[in-house]
Amino acid sequence: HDPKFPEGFLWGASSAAWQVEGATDADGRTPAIIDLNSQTKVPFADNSIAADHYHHAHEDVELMAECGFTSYRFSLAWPRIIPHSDGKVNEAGIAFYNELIDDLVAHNITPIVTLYHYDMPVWVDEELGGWKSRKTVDAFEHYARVCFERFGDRVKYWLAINEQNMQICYGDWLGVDKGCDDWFRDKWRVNHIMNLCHAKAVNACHELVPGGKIGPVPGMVPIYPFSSEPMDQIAAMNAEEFTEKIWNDTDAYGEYSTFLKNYWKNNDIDPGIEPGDEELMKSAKIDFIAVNCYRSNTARWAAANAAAQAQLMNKTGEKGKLIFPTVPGQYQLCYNPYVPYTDWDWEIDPVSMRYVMRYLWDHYHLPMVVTENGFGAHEHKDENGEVHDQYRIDFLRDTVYQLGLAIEDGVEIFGYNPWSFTDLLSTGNGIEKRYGLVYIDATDDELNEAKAAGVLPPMKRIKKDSFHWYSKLIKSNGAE
Ligand code: BGP
Repeated sequence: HDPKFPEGFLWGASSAAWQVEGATDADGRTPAIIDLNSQTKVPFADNSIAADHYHHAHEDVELMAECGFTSYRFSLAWPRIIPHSDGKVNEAGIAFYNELIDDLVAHNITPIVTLYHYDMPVWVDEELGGWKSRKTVDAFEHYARVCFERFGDRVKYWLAINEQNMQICYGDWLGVDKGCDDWFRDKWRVNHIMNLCHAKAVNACHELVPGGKIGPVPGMVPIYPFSSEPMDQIAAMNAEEFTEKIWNDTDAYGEYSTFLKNYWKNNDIDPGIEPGDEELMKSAKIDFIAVNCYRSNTARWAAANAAAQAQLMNKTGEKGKLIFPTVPGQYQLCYNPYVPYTDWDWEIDPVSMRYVMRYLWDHYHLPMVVTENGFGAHEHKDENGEVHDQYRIDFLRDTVYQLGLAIEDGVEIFGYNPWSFTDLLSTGNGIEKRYGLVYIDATDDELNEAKAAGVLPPMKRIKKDSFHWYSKLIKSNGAE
């Protein structure tokens, strides 16, 4: 049978400013830490052109409307809106987003807007001390208030910080650990600063946006125990706690769990909590949870004397290059013999969506919206200039089916926004790792050459097979 989706369910797709916009020095935008981070991922292209959405925004919205979208989740670039430490608003940056939002609204596409998706301005890092500094909380609050004041008349769904849990767990991957020399301890201070930023944003949204709703965006990966061996079960609980539950609990309850406080005590960690912080966190009540879910993980027990291993990402897209992490005395992640893997060693597991939805609903009883899910692949045009991505259709269809089952199970879910609409820059593999329903006709080499020559390529948009499939799915409200 086909599970039913509620009337008015939001069907769309997702992106992030630094991965889709390009135009990193246009109209007053200043550099972001993630620009510099993306430049280290050679030979892949950096984010200076990305999908050049900055110059193709109208065309992209037209394509979304053609597909039948009723929502679009994207992020605002902090360094476009507040480019300098004087805090002055850059009207050219505001104008770009005003046009985009107006365009979406004119096409009946509900904007779902992330305030922060990894693009901290360099000035915040250099002049305020970045994520290590409490001064950043005021700067972030100022930025958030400007966004709510300028866009809150049309944007009602807001997301505060994208995947805070993943930023803290994998600090080196996104450059969040910049300037920290003892990440094991420092990450909890960074995490605390982010929580204060989150809390300020939640309260400011409720104060400034009439009817506004705001939530966190955890990166959710269910953790399955490798076997029914009892210690594998404990390992799965440990992995779940340290990669996501700690953050889910803080977001939902506005306080640190006894589990986390105990961990800090046992490890002699000072997260830098000052008087008033806990009251602030407690006062910030989220309205929903935005869920990013692509995959599952599997955990087995790791003895206290096991060798520690940090997770090493697959940086090439050649299968088998991922090194799973081992945390002695807690868990190690490992391959799951029951699921296939992508070329980047990500589990292809549509059931993970149902699991995550059930899990979050059971724990927190908050409405949810999917803000990321997708299939990263190497892709090329065929001789007719078409892109056939049946594997993506299969994955999205199976995932939507599982999402429908979660709704039948009784979970409140109001939208599905897979990553991504067009191809865009991946966190580690330029445009080589593609997720889009729409193909961007440029390779990393071409983007690198274009950057060196200072000439923008045409960046033609080509609808993939998945675009046509998704359009039918939306028209049938999920029954396709
Ligand atoms: C999520 C991030 C996105 C995105 C996606 C795919 O965790 O929120 O920014 O990039 O993962 O990851 P990747 O680009 O590494 O394949």
